Amino acid sequence: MARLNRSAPVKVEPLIRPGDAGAGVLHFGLSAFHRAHQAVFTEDAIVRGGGDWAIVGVAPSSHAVLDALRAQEMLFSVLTVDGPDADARVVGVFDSVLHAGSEPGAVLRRLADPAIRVVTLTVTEKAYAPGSAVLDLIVRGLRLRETPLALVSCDNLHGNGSRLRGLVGDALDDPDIMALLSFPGTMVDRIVPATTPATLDRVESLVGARDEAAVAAEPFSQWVMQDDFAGGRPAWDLAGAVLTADTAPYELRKLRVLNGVHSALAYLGALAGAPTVDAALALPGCHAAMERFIASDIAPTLTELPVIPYGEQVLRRFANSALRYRTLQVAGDGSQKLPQRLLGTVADRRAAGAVPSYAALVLAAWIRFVGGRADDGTALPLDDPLAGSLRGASPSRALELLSPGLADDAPLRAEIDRWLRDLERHGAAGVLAAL
Ligand code: CS2
Repeated sequence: MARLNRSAPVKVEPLIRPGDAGAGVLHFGLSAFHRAHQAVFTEDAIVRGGGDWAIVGVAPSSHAVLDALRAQEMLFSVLTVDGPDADARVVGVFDSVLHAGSEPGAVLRRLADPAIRVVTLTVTEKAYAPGSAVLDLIVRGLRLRETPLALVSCDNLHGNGSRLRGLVGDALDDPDIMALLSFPGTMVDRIVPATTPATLDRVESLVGARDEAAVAAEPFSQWVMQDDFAGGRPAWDLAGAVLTADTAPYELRKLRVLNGVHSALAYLGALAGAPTVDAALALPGCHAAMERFIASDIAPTLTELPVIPYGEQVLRRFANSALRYRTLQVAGDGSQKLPQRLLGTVADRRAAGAVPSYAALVLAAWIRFVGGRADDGTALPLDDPLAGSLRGASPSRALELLSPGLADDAPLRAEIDRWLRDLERHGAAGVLAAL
């Protein structure tokens, strides 16, 4: 089978081709999520609204996706999967790709380039810390900047825009350059599991060419953003993005409901031996437990947007059996993710005098997960920047690593300890079945 590229005969033609539009967006992080989310929105925006907004993609460390895109002359496919149905699209929105580690000069030139008016980032939670390599590189490039630019965090962090503004502002320490920059907040949402060999085979049969950069995703896709783009933006609104003055209510609801329940399913599922999120949700008692987690613990903390129908929709999305999102993938980086998606719920409920029992169960499941053994004794991998300290840590120490002071909240602690004993005795599947 021929490799996908601009001259390969394909069954699915791209809507635009690399080179049709000039580069206008510089993106950091070539993850599957970026390719199925912002890349698709941006291509649709160019198709509907025009403009030189093609994407220059920067790979922070890995070469794999970058090499595949170069071999394919920047083309890749997005496979939308919904139960037994699948539909492929070839995307041509990438102008070029760069490798941060080996081509830093070219990345710096792009950061200074006036044609680039938007920088987007999907670099995961752990990169939002002083001293992170990717933020350091961005700050070095911004020192050369002379024209307006928006920097857009597309990571699952509460207040991602202001968080990025704070980190960049402190590192730059240059009010004149800061005056050129804006940091719109965004909420991004599409479930995009890691690509598997099965994804590549399915794409091959639908597209008619071999694509090593293909990604599979659910049909649902949402992007809510603050309309604060210092240098203009693609017509993302014409592509379905929601522009709003305040993204915080959307962001909080998505983080606490979607990502919070995703992590709950990841830890409980991994302990119970469920390989995927849909398998975890299908464990006896699990669906009802997640509904109660949303209704009793999360919904009272979110007052601005409807929560229950949103939660039902999220559970339907998680049940999509074609996604096969691995519980171990979602379980990774828990020390970085849980403060964003779970601890806000806990703090708000504690401030209201309540003990969020389901959230405590998720914390107990996480503590047991970092202990390294599933309920049947199988070893569980720990992919986390704090893995060294978390492995072998006592429950108190693990909670302290998650958030200082968390272990000292006696009523919460009692609830977590109760769940830890239950998990020890009955396993996650037993606990869920008995709820
Ligand atoms: C997931 C997210 O891996 C994870 O931590 O919870 O990647 C999730 O799939 C996306 O945020 C959905 O928009």
